[in-house]
Amino acid sequence: MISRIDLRGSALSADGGIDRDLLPRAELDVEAALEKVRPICEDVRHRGTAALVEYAQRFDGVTLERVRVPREALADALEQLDPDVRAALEESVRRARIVHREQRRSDSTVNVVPGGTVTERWVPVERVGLYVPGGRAVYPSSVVMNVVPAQEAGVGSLAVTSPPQPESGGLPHPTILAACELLGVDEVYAAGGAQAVAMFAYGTDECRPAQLVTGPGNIYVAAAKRLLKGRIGIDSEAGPTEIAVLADSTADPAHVAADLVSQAEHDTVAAAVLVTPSVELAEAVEGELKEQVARARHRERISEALAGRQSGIVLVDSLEDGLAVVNAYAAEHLEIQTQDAADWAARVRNAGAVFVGPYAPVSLGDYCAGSNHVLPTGGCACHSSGLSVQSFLRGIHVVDYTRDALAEVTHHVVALAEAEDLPAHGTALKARFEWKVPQSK
Ligand code: HSO
Ligand code: ZN
Repeated sequence: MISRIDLRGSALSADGGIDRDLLPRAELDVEAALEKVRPICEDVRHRGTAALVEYAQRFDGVTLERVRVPREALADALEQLDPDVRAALEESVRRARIVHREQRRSDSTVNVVPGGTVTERWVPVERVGLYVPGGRAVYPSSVVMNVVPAQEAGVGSLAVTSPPQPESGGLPHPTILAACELLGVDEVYAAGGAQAVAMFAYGTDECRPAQLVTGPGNIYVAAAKRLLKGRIGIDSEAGPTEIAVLADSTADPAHVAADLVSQAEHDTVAAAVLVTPSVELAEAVEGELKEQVARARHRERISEALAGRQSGIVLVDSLEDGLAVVNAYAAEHLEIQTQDAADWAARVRNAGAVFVGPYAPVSLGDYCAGSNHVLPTGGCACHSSGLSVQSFLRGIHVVDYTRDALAEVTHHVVALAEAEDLPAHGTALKARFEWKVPQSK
């Protein structure tokens, strides 16, 4: 079962500096997977569809002729979708649109000096490839979380790829296809793993290359993203799901346990971490976990995730120390189940998303809060954000200066250029004022 990590009495430094090695976390060895995916990506680069068809056979056990999913298959999938699931997806889309529409930044022009302006123009990436996992993890909700911000950003061309499933006759999972149809995405491919990322990076006779590839995947997808980054932009190398809960004795142990179990359900390497100063709560949550896991449909997977070294109950001396711990941990999802939860939440510096109080469980955010569920994992929340409209936009500075405005600053540019031993930089400005205009005859 879940282990305890006792940090009570240990000197957490005043600035909250904590040795991250003390905290539970799995190592994900993306580097090791790089060598495996390199030849696959090269093969797709050179042989295109033929290579994808071969890998579909080898890795997914399906025989394909083409990789692009026919339009009729998308329409059929939506028609056959369970009406309750369809209604839920529609609500998820509606809420996500409300939030993501607000994220769209408008262009801004700043008058730096009289006659000198800099405009920041936000321009959507032209073409985006979205990776949606298949296999054990079939997440139509992830289609929503990737497609909605891309659409709200104004991305013109959007393609989705997901691994082909033998049970679906070589197509991606039908709920994935239905979600694509619901969102108006008609370009869908039956390709998974590193080869799918390579398809977007290099293009094939069926699929134009994309500039940006987003979406979570397994370690091979993460490795391909790392390998091809630069040629394509990527969102992040999403790792296994994580939940951290900062809780005090006012928290309901049944709710805390249920939320830990909810994310442990994703994967045997998913992380579930409770941070609390209350030994009573820790004990009660341990008891609840035992009962709840025994009742859970995926109890084996959940038990393994909870027992793993990436999960644990961290005991601290105070909520203040607990806050330092969760800030050092930088969880993908952080729940605050304490008295005055909003006040503690306001002091969180590092987390992919924060869930405040007893009625904001992570599962709400996974599906229907309106927030995005593609979030930084593995501690990356200390430097990165989750997927948003911003992920699909580029800011372009447009510089516009008049002759007078340029003249006024020339001596500064010349001085800096000289200091960097780049005199031609200065000359480029002086040429406009000092050089004689050749007389035309
Ligand atoms: N918790 C996952 C997202 C997800 N949950 C999809 C259910 N479906 C990572 O944020
Ligand atoms: Zn989840």
